[in-house]
Amino acid sequence: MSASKRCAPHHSPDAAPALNPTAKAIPSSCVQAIKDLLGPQAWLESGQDRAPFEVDFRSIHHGQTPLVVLPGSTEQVARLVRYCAEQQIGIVPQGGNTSYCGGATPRPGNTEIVMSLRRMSRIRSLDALNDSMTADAGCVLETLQEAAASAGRLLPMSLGSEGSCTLGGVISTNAGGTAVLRYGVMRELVLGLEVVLPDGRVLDQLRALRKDNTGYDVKQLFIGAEGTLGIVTAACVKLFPRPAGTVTAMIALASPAAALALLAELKDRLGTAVTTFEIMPRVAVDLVCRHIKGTRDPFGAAHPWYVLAEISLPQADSDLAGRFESALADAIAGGRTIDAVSATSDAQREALWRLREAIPEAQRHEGAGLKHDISVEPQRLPKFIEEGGALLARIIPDARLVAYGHLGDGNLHFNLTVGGAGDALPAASGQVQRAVHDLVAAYGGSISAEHGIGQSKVAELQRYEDPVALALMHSIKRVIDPRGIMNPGKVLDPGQAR
Ligand code: 2HG
Ligand code: ZN
Repeated sequence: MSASKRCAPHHSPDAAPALNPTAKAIPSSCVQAIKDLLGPQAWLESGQDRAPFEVDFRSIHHGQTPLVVLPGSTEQVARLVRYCAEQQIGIVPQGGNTSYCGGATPRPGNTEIVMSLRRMSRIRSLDALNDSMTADAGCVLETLQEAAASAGRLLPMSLGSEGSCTLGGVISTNAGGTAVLRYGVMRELVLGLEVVLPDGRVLDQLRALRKDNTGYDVKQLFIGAEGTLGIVTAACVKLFPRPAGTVTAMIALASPAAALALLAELKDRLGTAVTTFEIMPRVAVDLVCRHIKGTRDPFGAAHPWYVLAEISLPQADSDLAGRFESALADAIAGGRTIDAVSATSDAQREALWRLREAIPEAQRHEGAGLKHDISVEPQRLPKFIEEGGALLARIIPDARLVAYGHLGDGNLHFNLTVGGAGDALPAASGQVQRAVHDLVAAYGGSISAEHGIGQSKVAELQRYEDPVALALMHSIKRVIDPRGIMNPGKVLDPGQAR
């Protein structure tokens, strides 16, 4: 018996497809039908089991789902989606649940099922000659990095949550991270995709082709779509030669402008070997050293700004460290850079990285704060930091600006910390966000550089996006997901669809 025969339609099948399905709780008959369709062990229903899937990892967004489904194959995903399309049941795809914007959290009201891809975790193939790897969407990023490394290759996508985020998640959010300067964002690393469309059809573009000019590149639509157009079930990603040598240094600088000048100098002297260039203000290093066990400032004195820079080359270059160090020595001698320390062991390298990667955790320990994930063209960042800092100081005089991140690609986490309970924050947060995002717009930048829109920035996208682009986004959504079942309420506001 087909599942749909066992359940009265959740929405009338004769009714015109609704982009914004009326938010009714999913009836228990439909929940039962989904369980029957999947078979045992492929769903979680008890309150305790569902709980971790109903909240984002920062505990900001709380939702409800009557059922978490854990399909084990693309075929099962397709069957499930077909059923949900018939019944107009919303589906929230979830990978490692590390979204910063509530992109993988269901809305309240038990109107959506959560689909976790974590059981789909098979590496389907790895082709070292073509530098490509094909894997299921539920594979954890770190597992894929390790598989590439065992084959003498590099999967360069690297970010703080790599131990828990999944391939489907980093593709659906077009993740960035710390090696974008050299290797690009996730979109640039995808060769092929397999996607289950909102009507249950499977888009099979799982090819490892470097060249393919056959019409529109439709797979691009699903990269960065945050699960609103379909469910990424597998992908083929680019690999690279494993670096033969890597040198990591922490550099002390007077200002963001000095950091940018150093980046230009390093690029001139070392070319594409410059892989990572992350900026941190003094306050960030202080927070990390105060809150994160085992960390310490590698310099004898305090400095206003720091850069964590990494240089790597695929071919053996016995003098890579020497060339990097003499570039730094020249910058120091010329007064363009204050000081620098390079890691001489893996342990030292890890310690330097810890100072950078633990900033979000240290900010959490410090107390209340606000995050803005913004980008502007790198050469405009110094002025942006100055103007933005002055704006924030006027709105919340007690706040400390913790602006850090991926200077090399223009993406800053323009965060602020007030410490303690942050009494001033709730009242001022809207004003702060508006001021920061207005400034970003004035600088021709982006209000979401790498974290996506999710549910927390839907109104911001609506406000700041080019109206023509926004109208196109709504049209695309309407064509691909006319019933609006895919991750409802994320990225686009269905109420604004025209
Ligand atoms: C990072 O670069 C992450 O560390 C998190 O993107 C940024 O917590 C943040 O604001
Ligand atoms: Zn980041």
